[in-house]
Amino acid sequence: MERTLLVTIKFHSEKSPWKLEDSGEELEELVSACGAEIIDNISCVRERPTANFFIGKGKVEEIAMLCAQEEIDTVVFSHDLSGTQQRNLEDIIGKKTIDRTQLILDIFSRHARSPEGKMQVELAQLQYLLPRLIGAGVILSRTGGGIGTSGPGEQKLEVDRRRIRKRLDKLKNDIRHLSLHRKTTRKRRKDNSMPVVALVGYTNAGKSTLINTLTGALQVVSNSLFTTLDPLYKSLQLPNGENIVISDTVGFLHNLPHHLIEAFKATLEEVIEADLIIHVLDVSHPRVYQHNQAVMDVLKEMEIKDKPLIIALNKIDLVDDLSWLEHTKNDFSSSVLISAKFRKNLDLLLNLIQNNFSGRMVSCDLLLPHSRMGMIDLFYREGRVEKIDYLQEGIRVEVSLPRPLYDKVVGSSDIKELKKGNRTTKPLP
Ligand SMILES: Nc1nc2c(ncn2[C@@H]2O[C@H](COP(=O)(O)OP(=O)(O)OP(=O)(O)O)[C@@H](O)[C@H]2O)c(=O)[nH]1
Ligand SMILES: [Mg+2]
Repeated sequence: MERTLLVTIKFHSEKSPWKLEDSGEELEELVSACGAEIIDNISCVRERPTANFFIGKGKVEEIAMLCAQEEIDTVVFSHDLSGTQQRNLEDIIGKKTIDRTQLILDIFSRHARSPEGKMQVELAQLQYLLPRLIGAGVILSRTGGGIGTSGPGEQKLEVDRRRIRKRLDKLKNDIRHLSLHRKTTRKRRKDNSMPVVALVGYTNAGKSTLINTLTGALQVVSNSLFTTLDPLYKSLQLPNGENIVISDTVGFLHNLPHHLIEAFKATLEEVIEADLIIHVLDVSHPRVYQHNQAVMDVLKEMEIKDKPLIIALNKIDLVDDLSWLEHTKNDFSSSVLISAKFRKNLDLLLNLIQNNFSGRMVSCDLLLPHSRMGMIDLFYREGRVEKIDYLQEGIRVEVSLPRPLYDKVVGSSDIKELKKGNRTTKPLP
């Protein structure tokens, strides 16, 4: 197991709500997610970063000594370093030195399973690497590598920048194609008028657990960061019988490297186009408010605003103080306290989702010719069939349909509406 020394830094010049201890803890979580052994986590408070070594030279020498004493393999910084700073630090410390972005890229590369996920991670890794290849003396086989990995592959790193650029272009192109394919699928879903709900949230908040309990999906759940990289969609029936699509996707983190957000844009497009967002927040986490802010920041960066949002305050089973839970709930509008793992209050969550779409459903009484039998299947799939009679003159159905489908159906010349469809499904109390 790789022996790591962590260096957590706080600059006074930085206007971040994150305290030194919080950043330190988060760094430990990230390093643990890479399966490395943490030997020590030293902290350092300074006014502002320096161009040469990022922190003071004296501190760097102290780190070098500690590394020699403790037989450290890798030093991990809580911030991002420039290529020059990284080289200067490695020169003095004499050990592999990586920054926060490299660490996160490393976790992503460990968890990428699908071809698309792998491409997105490689894209982000190469974009990170490219500006660091300028100038002489770069140890190519090492740059870009995180804990226990060698970055985008030694072979690839032996090629020159031009070839890396070419590879970048190809990756971007391939990802664009996949994105187009997704767009087609999304359009099909939209045409079928199924509303789409996207689960978002800080990594490890319990998004995959929630989609599993709600839909019986088999998403991998693990107490580690960034377990899910590939999006997943499942259909879900609401208490009123209406069907919606629910999607799980990659988790967020505070200061998520910009390259990663860019590379994962195709995946995150699902969130951009959703009709409703459910923000899963781990209410048992000591940094729940910071997590909330981090997620809001990423949504803002993705230019998502004015979308209806429900906050699912998850893992209430881990909190004993009920008054604190209520207090926290009051801090978040449109929120509900749940436990995805122990199926607590999921009915309340479903009702909130349902209320969001209420008014979308129209109840109607229709007479279809027998030749339109196929439509009944569609009604069962997307609406709620209340009564069905097979008569001589046709099929009579009392059904609640999503409004776009209702408009399409009553627009057909061979379908008769017996009673005007204006009764909307009532929201649940
Ligand atoms: N006690 C408790 N644990 C939960 C609950 N929901 C999820 N967990 C645990 O939290 C951990 C993370 O759950 P996931 O569902 O993988 O979280 P995620 O948000 O999908 O995480 P990433 O995909 O890594 O971003 C797992 O160990 C789950 O068992 C809950 O309601 N209560
Ligand atoms: Mg997940």
